[in-house]
Amino acid sequence: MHETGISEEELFSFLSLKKREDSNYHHVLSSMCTVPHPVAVRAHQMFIEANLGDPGLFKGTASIEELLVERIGALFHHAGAGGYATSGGTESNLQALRIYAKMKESRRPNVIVPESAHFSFEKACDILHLEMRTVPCDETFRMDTGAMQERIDGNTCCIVGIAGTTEYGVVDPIREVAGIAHDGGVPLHVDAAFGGLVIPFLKKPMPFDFALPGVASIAVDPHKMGMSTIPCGCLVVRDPAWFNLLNVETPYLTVKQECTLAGTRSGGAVVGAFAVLEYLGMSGMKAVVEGCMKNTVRLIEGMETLGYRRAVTPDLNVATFEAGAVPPGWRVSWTRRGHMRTVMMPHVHRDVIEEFLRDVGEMNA
Ligand code: 0PR
Repeated sequence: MHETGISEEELFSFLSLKKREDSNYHHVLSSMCTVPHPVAVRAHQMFIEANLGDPGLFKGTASIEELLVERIGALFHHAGAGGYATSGGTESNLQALRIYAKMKESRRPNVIVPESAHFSFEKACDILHLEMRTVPCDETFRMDTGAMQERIDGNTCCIVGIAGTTEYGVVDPIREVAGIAHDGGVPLHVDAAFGGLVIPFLKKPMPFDFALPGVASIAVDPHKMGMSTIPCGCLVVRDPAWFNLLNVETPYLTVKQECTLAGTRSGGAVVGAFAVLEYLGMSGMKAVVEGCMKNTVRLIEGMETLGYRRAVTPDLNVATFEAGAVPPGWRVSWTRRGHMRTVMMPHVHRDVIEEFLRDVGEMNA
């Protein structure tokens, strides 16, 4: 540290310099985060100091967290769902597995996870000492349910399905998986970190939520398609009492027990997430999702016209291609199988796609 502080002007000119090293999202096609909605920014600023880790001090913020969980529960066809706002998909997935590992009380518990799962499950299984049984996917990158069923045994504490895979934007056959889970008495956790705020707003939503009796819990991230500020994820579970399994005593707080992983938690981002859903409503979210889906179709069509085949027809706004190079200045990512991966987030407007297609075309000229 400096002995005496620097001037505000000097500080902020340094920060501006650093800010210029960041991507401004305009040419970012690789991210599942996006520019937050203006109402999220305003709401976050309003609640910037609120710490949900001590909810008795921030009763208003805590009640907004409850409202957020209520809205998401209702959206997922279970108004009585329990839940809380996490720091994102990683924490939601970890906490869900923590619940099921405790429920199972097996000495060698295992979790069944499709190979398409996000790497957060690897972290969760490592932390919780769970055996991770990986299930292959079919040629459309969706979980092979037959192979999944074969892996279930008496020590299986949870099955994981993905509603919107990170790499290919496809949804696992959740109805079928939920049926198998239900029949086998094994809870199904659905990772809808990305898809949870896309699928309900599609013209024809595929089944993935609590309407299916086998679905026990769902991870959904407002800080992805919910356009909230970062960090805001949400874990919702069928029975709120399951969180009691995670409770620890918190003697010196305003509440006496806590089931969350984090102690101190951002109230601002949670209020931001709620603000976007309230402000846009179903029709506003449908419009956002419709735009993202149209852009996905347009990018696939444009790339195929240029000679790049799609890797798969996605269910959601992720487009992947058999392509080896990307024009300079653009950020895309690459899947484990070597496909070019792009995500049509709300900041990827139609003109951005046309600009990208033009640059890809020129790169080939
Ligand atoms: N589950 C799924 C299906 C996800 O796609 C992700 C993250 C997670 C869980 C974990 O969520 P958190 O990162 O919120 O804990 N998916 C993106 C990914 O890994 C996250 C991301 C976002 C990566 C923006 C890069 C980026 O620029 O690709």
